[in-house]
Amino acid sequence: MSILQFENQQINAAFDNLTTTNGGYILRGRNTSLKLPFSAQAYFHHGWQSWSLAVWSKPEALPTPRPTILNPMQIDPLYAKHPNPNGSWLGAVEMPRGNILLLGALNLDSHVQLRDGSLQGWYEDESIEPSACEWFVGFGPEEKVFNSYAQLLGKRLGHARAATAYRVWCSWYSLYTAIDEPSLQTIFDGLQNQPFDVLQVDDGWQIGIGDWQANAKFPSGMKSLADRIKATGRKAGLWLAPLLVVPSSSIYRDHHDWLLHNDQGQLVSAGFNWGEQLYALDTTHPAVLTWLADLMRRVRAWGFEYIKLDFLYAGALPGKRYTPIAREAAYRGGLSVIREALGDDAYFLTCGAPILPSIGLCDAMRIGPDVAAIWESARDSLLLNNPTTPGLKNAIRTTINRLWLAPLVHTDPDVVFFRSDETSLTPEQKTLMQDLAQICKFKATSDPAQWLTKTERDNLRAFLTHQPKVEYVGRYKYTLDERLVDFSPSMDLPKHPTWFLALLGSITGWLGSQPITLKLLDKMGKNSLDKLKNRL
Ligand code: 9PG
Repeated sequence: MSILQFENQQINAAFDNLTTTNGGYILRGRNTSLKLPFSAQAYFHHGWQSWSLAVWSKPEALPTPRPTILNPMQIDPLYAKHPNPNGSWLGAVEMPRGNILLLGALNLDSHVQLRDGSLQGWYEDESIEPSACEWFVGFGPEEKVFNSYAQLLGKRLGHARAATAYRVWCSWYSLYTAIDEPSLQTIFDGLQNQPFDVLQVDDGWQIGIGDWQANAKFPSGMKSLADRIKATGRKAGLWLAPLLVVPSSSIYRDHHDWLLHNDQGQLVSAGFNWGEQLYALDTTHPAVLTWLADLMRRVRAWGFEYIKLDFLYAGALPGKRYTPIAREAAYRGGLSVIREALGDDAYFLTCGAPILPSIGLCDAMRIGPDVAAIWESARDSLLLNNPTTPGLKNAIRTTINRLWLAPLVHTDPDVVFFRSDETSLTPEQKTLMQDLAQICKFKATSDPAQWLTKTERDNLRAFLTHQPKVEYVGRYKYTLDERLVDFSPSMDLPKHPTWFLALLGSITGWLGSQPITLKLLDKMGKNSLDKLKNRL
């Protein structure tokens, strides 16, 4: 043990060697630990990918979210049942007098936990060079400490290339997969007088997950769709999930060896969605890299300039790879090939993305779970203990706790709502989300103008044109043009359920882990979506 000296505070630490840096110390060592001089009052849980929970809460392990079949797409599945408070790459504790102590990895494939009165960090993979096993330790006011950490990450991983974020209309949170050529045209026409920079086509245009060609709902093809968007004077945006494969896809049939397997030779689950089991591509396989680069060049050749790549965590799941390197390094290798093929002039948004491994290769990153036209699902929070499912509260909670990433990447909080139609959100809840988007400096909506009243259309225009003066007041508190906005009420987590709710939760969780239930829910969802199109 050696002593790290901070202003008014000494911390006992174990490591191989150390250097001082702006705002703290850089330690080296595959394993490191910091002895807490006081008992922690709160722990900063930092989830793995865009949708995983990030929050300050009690220094206790978080429950495993249910249903467990979805764990690979919502949390880092390797730590689903970890017994201690823990997080990906970094962890922090709150100390008396408002200071925090942060232990943050400066390299990938690393993890932090709070155990036996110490913050402990380790690098997961033996193949990582000991000299690359670096950590930042900072002590002091939260904003300052996180900022020093972000600066160091920027030096190692890089920054967004584009200067500022665009104002985006995204098709997902209105029509979902029910998009087709005529309905998108109607929506684009309706948006003529709104100052959007990008019109982005989300999930629903493709033949399938793995088959990235226009489906029967887009008979004129993808180039024609991009042309129509560009004809309105905006940039064309497109969604893809290039690292995922479903059993019904041609890749699954023709290139089984491209998929990520485990040590026993079975396919690694990447979750369940679209009524199907999800699998992942092995981004160290040379044929996969060629296929990914070709796909990205094709999308660019169609004319899309704003590219949202989703479900990217799939590339970093634990498994046995063609080239045996650490999983996040394998993902980052794949992402560099993607970035290179997209070209520097494309705007690249990552989503469902492992946070650190994506920094420096993308312009923007989704930093929280999906919004929805609801505040919170009682089933998901109370019965399933799941803070990652779609809803405004879950999105706000994690996004606010990831704003420290702003010096590195454009922070996408997901879309905001203006409509009073097709939503149960209150005006206050919608305003809170709009305020968050202004703080993030990333503005998007999915509302078709046809769903908005005259006042709501004016409000949307004002939101897109106005950039309020934002000031940080404290954790979860900001002023926007001198108006105080407090996000604290969105931070609480579901209480531990009492015996009846706990029992009901176990049953619901079990049911939700049956593929048949998920297939049924997918079918029901599709049926209700078709009605939405008639509302344009
Ligand atoms: C398209 C959507 C939108 C959205 C993305 C992502 O756990 N899940 O089943 C799950 C499904 C969808 C999802 C996130 C999680 O949303 O964040 O913006 O592009 O895909 O399918």
